[in-house]
Amino acid sequence: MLQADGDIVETDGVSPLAFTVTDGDSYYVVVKHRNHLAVMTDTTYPINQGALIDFTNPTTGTFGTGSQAIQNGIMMLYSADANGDGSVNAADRAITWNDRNQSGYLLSDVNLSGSVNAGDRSLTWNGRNKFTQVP
Ligand SMILES: [Ca+2]
Ligand SMILES: [Ca+2]
Repeated sequence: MLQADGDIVETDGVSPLAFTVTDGDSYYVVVKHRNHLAVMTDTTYPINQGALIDFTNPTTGTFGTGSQAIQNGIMMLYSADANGDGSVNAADRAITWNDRNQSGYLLSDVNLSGSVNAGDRSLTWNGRNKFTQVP
């Protein structure tokens, strides 16, 4: 579960994320979100106890070019993928328009405010032509 502060934890909201891995192996790490564009490390990392991969750090290499947004020097996932298909385009904008004035846990709530309104629609427009580069 991706928390508002960027931490990723187990679905209980507090436990550190645990993986079953083969000791000594290294892995690419991918972060996917229901209505944001996924990002992946550009190299493998050994996954051991206490491993930390900080995708907010601009020096953490990610696969592809321009795969993350940056704000005030902090890297973040691009939002606005209202249909979760890995790209932001007119279809996402149409979904946010059709869901306007609704509240709840909706894919079209691309700014995660709890409701769908002009702010979500603007994000889909401003994010148009972006797509995930995760293979
Ligand atoms: Ca989309
Ligand atoms: Ca919203």
